[in-house]
Amino acid sequence: MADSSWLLSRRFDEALAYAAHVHEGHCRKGTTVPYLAHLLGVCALVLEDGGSEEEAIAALLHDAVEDAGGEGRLRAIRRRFGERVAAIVAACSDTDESPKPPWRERKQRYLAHLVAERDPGTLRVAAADKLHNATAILRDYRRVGESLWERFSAPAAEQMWYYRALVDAFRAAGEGPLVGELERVVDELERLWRTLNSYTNE
Ligand SMILES: [Mn+2]
Repeated sequence: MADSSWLLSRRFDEALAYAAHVHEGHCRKGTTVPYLAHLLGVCALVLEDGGSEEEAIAALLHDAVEDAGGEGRLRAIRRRFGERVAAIVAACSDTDESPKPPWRERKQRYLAHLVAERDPGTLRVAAADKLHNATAILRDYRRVGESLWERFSAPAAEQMWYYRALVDAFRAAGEGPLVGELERVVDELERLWRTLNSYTNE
């Protein structure tokens, strides 16, 4: 087996433990799946896409500010893992306000910010995050059908709008294998949604 210690150091192990600690007891929306599964999934996508250790660490911590601690959490991440990791985490958070602003407004702000993003590391972590979410949605939509949407604060049509807008925003910011993969998953999600709702869309 090739040696990967040149890429992943103790700092990565620390980030893994830190992410598990920060999200302890959290589950994926409307499920009993530990939130850590999402963070590991995003981290795996980043590493498989050729991401650096700092990008992989940012992947593990990308939801820590938004979901677990706001500005104070971002300062702690900067102290422990450095400026580069903190910058990616900050760019991947669609809000650090509490309570969060309304859904549509928050997403529109995030999309506007994404279109203008030029940092390849941030784009890689952000695309891996959205790809992992879209893949989970598609898988669960196949399993449970329309009741899936009860998990989310925004209805199905809004989610479809958001995922298509994400693909367009990533395309505007720059191409990449993760974006191509995201587009294929979103295409499939739309196809399934149209099929299941053909009686209302005709
Ligand atoms: Mn996420």
